[in-house]
Amino acid sequence: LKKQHSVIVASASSNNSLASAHRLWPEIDRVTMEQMHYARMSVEDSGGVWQLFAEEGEMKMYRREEEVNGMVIDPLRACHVVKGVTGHEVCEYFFNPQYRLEWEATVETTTVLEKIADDTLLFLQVHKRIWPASQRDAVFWSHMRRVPDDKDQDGPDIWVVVNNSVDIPDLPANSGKCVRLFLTVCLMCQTFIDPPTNGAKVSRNDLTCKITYCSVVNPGGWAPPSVLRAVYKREYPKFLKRFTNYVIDQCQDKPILF
Ligand code: 6CM
Repeated sequence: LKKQHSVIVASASSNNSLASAHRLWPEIDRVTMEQMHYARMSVEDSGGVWQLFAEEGEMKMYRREEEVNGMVIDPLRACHVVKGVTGHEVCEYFFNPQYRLEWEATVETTTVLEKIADDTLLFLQVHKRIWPASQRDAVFWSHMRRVPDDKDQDGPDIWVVVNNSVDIPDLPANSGKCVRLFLTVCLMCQTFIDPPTNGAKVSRNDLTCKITYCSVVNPGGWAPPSVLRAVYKREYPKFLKRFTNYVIDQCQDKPILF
């Protein structure tokens, strides 16, 4: 793991995002590297800390029950394998706000507060209210990045999107009707290509995308733990199925974005 990490860090230093001149860049770069490192740890190597709570076909979802001052902050980890799309495509649909409300069932509004660069945006999102808790909002940066796969030098790159809450003085938390929640989310995708025979062009039938999704959400203010855990148990599998089916659907008649 140490070796993997150092290789990823080395590739990060050559990242040439236009966001690198921004005041938030040191944090964006650091959190992105940390999240990738964390996403690449396998469930099996994590000493049995993960409880499987949902499984359907190739999709597996795990959580760790954690509370801080009576607030549920259960880390979540999911793995999925989907056919017919690339990691770049999956990340593009997750990152790009123009598609968000078509697959995001928990969000009421999504606003881009600042375009830091083509691959880095600052968002304000208002979530749908879940009774009996107060409505939640979130302010976070979102960064998409391509990283060479150090385990397979000739293989396709890894694509990742990291979303992470940030404090913005102009939008203080808990000043309106919403309670501010805090999130750290990482979507990491690896593409595998079955080489077509007879020199044929790669088609969507030759593509397999391995997805790892990790999330930690602090509800920011008290919310009934049993309701929150029930919401997560219902909503996370729904999200990952709905989102991946949406991407497959959107991509099927389009040229492949490697
Ligand atoms: O990662 C997901 N979506 C991203 C783009 O929108 C983004 C958002 C993550 C927030 C996840 C928090 C959901 C919490 C819902 C409201 C909580 C209310 C608390 C009161 C309950 C009693 O990174 C997909 C997120 C899928 C979430 C199920």
